Amino acid sequence: MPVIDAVIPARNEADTIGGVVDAVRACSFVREVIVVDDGSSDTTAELALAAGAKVVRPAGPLGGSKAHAMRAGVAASDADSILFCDGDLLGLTAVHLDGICRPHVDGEAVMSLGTFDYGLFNPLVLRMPPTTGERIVPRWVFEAIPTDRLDGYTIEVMINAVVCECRLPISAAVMAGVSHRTKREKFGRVEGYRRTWQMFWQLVGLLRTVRWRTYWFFLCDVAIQPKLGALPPA
Ligand SMILES: Nc1nc2c(ncn2[C@@H]2O[C@H](COP(=O)(O)OP(=O)(O)OP(=O)(O)O)[C@@H](O)[C@H]2O)c(=O)[nH]1
Ligand SMILES: [Mg+2]
Repeated sequence: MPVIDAVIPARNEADTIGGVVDAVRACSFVREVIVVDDGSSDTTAELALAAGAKVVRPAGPLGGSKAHAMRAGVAASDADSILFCDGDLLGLTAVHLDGICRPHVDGEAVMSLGTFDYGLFNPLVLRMPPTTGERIVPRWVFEAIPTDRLDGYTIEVMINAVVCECRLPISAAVMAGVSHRTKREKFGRVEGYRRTWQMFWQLVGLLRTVRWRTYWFFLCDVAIQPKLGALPPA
């Protein structure tokens, strides 16, 4: 069984980080929870520590984006596999995380991920190129991403590229009841929309470099799992 550490990039997530760390620590497969906090001006680091996480605070050129925070977290771990998880999640439980890890631990999926619940759109969302922050991969997958491709919010697509181009098995499932604080909620309407557009354009910029066949490989290699954490029918 692979040794698994969790890496949570978090900047100014004091409202949610405690609950996220609690859920990840309760995951049956996780050894250590590493929160990477670069530049928070709130109590994210203190709350993460109090909840039992190890807190990494990268300095200098490493800081500055989600991708770089994730890299600092991986560098602080010697685990075989890394469970990535955003720090702004609401409604996350160990049931969701156990369900994400299970196909990886059982050897059925090299990359296993969970998406938010979009109701009727789930069948479509599960077949889109995944950009979710909740996923487990072997550490070599992350380390295979060239340093110059570690860039902000495009990191998830870079992980997809390594896994899909190697034609490795993927598992995807919806996480019932999980959502997150949106950028509008964190930064207000104007700044929230500005940051969302910024993120969107980072992703659109990838269309110039990412191969279309990578998406085809994803569609061929993904196994859709039952919803995680859903209540059984009454
Ligand atoms: N340490 C660190 N964490 C970051 C940085 N940028 C984003 N994060 C964290 O990465 C996680 C995901 O970032 P979000 O901004 O919520 O991105 P998202 O959920 O993909 O985007 P939205 O749908 O717009 O909310 C959150 O826990 C953020 O706090 C950063 O520069 N440093
Ligand atoms: Mg978010």
